[in-house]
Amino acid sequence: MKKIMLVGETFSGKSSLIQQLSGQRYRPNRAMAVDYYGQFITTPGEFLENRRFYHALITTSADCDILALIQDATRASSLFPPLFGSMFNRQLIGIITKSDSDDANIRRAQIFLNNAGVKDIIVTSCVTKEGLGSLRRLLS
Ligand SMILES: Nc1nc2c(ncn2[C@@H]2O[C@H](COP(=O)(O)OP(=O)(O)OP(=O)(O)O)[C@@H](O)[C@H]2O)c(=O)[nH]1
Ligand SMILES: [Mg+2]
Repeated sequence: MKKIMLVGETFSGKSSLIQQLSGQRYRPNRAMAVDYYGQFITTPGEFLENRRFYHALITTSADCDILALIQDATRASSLFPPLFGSMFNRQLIGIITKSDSDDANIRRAQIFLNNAGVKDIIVTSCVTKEGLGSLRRLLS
């Protein structure tokens, strides 16, 4: 079982993904600190929103096998700076969330993640369950 760390802005769907992938017992919560749950590590959106917390993300990433940058497909903006992913010496993937939403723009989200230095991207939805199988395979 590989450990995955989720980095994404507040409300991007990190907790919902963990709940889906871990078999529902996990209660989605507003992450206030780094949160460890089995093979999942989730980080507060604030760590991405304030650059002075980047060092905390880098230090925490030492505990994971895969680092996932989470981009909400409904958001018209992204907090990931160019080549953000290159700061981390870990396998890097991008996860696009909320693909089911009427407001989702997958192409836009892909561009945000590509700019952040991500090549492998999985499009997901906790509603239609799209992409969850691929994520499970990656983590097993
Ligand atoms: N339509 C849709 N909504 C989703 C999906 N995933 C999450 N949401 C909604 O998005 C909101 C935020 O989801 P969370 O999983 O709590 O997000 P988070 O990234 O953990 O948020 P913080 O812990 O506050 O940083 C909730 O209202 C979810 O119901 C999805 O796949 N589709
Ligand atoms: Mg959360």
